[in-house]
Amino acid sequence: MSYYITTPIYYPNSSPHIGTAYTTIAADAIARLQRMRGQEVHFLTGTDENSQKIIRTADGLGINPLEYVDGIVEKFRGLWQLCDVRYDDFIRTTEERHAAVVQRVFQQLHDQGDIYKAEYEGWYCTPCETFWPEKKIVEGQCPNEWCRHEVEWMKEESYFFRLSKYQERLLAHIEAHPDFIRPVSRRNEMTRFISGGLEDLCVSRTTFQWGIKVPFDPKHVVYVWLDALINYISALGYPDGELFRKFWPADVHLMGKDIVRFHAVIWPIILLALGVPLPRRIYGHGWFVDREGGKISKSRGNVQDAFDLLKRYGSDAIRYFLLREMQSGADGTYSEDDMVTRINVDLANDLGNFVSRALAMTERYRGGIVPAAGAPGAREEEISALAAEVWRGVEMKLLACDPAGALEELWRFVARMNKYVDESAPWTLAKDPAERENLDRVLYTCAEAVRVLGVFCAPFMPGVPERLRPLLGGEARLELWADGQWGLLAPGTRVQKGAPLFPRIDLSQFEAEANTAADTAEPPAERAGALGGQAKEMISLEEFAKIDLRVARVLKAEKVPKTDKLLRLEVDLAGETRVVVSGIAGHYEPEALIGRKVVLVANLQPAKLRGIVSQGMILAAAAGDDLEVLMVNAAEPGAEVR
Ligand code: ME8
Repeated sequence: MSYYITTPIYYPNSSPHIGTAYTTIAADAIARLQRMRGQEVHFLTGTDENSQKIIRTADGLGINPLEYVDGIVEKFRGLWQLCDVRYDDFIRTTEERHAAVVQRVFQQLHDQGDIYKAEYEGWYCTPCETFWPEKKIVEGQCPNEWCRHEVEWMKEESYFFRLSKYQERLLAHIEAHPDFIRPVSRRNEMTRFISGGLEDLCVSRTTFQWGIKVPFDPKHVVYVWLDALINYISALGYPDGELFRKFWPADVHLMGKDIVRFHAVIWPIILLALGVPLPRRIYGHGWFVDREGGKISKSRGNVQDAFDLLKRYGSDAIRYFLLREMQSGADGTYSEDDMVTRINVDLANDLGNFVSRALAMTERYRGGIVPAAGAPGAREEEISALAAEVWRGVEMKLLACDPAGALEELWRFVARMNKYVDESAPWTLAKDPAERENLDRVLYTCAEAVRVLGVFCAPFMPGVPERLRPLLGGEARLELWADGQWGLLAPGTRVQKGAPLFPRIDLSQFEAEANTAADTAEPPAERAGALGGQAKEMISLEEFAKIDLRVARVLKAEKVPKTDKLLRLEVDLAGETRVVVSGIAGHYEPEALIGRKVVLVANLQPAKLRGIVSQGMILAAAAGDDLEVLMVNAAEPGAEVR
């Protein structure tokens, strides 16, 4: 089966940013999923170069427009490569293959009477490349609330496209195809807009020469939107190219909500007039906005350099954040702080931590060799069924252009696996030779879940299966969607824990706070041990009440390199993750603490120990030469200890 997905072709008047990256990465995730499902995919992106704003920018810089766009186009291609975007074709509207099709279409529409010559008089917004009727203009400004640039008065001879003639046919198509415009809110908006009455559209300009010439009247250049929309078929070699025959109609045109109107009105009417089938779906996602709710856009000056972000966090983490943060139909908020939190909580803790726990246990208890699963118990039956269910959910949501919903679904499985490790307590099973088979079953289930997660993550974070492959012995099946089926990991596979999949990112402000504390501070739990039976001075109830003691669940525990006594713990405090350095390495195996609930002094000033910022202290009691960490059973993380 063939599958054709497109992104908008972007204006190369400035470098790509997080917003443009979102659409492209979302389309890439869908394309990857479809390839994994064995579909023959054509994924198209590109640049929209014949716009008036390109000439203005280039003129401002005193360079030739093509020279200018060549440089920016390279940036787009470079960014997509860094983001692991695997498109099949990149179209530039300055290419001859595109111009030829635009001229052909213009000629045909003119020949059949759908394009006619008249005089245009009205307003034009260059940043939006949109004609506006007088009644829409407020105080000389573009009515788009995200633009509000000054509009310009235009009076020139123009060609017009008879949109009005196709209004009823378009409405009938929308009515008959509920999936044509998605999500539903945009569909309703478009139905209202079209029912309000379509005016014929001005489709040529004469006041500048940059663009594709009208073939029979070369003092006119084709209006940039008519030109741009045609890219979706020119790239396929319309009308008789092999790709066109194979891939048209498009399965999805993905875009932001700002340009749904052009795609839901002008584009289908061009196609109706040409007698070409309409695309199956036009999907308009929300915008990334800043914390004040302003659209992330170059003109607002609130964009962060996408290349810098990629360098700092890597493609998988950026892809994950963008795809996870834009809820279906709504806007997503972008801030670097939010991104770091997501990376730390979802990727470093939930996913990364499960992977390292799973593989470390096999290393520790079975010398790195995955044992045979044995007969599944009730929990394992439930887990394999959940994997299949999650897998169907991921597929359904992603194909419906809802990557955030798909990732939410996927994380149900991640959460279940973390809970499974806690419930089955392999460190306890390991102590009892009679539990050997039970331990084998748990270890297999965990290692297999790592493999399955590698498959599930692939469309969203293509680097994850790549990085898991060597940890799973190099031979594990991680490529096709069918590889997500439960039970394909061969017993006997040699696994290794390796480096963390997603290292935790420490927010710089912690560093700043921590610099006030000495780097040589004594490890807290050691102090507890050294106190012996010595009494301390009395304190009042009020003084005691200042100490915020809380239950915290250990998510991760590892030895601090080059020390004998220190463990670095990551603990969950009702959704917040803290790093705590504790002097208990001589008394506890790190693994034995994972999942246990300990008592944390939560309002202790951060202190830096061996370069690690410790955000609290866990309580331990001296038991002779030993130390016993205080643990609770029923209380949940975040609960007060009084
Ligand atoms: O409109 N959040 O190009 P463009 C999410 N050339 N997506 C965003 C975004 C944000 N803050 N900012 C931009 C054009 N986008 C035309 C398209 S297609 C035939 C012609 C994404 O460079 C989103 O997909 O202004 C939006 O629709 C697109 O970039 C606009 O890109």
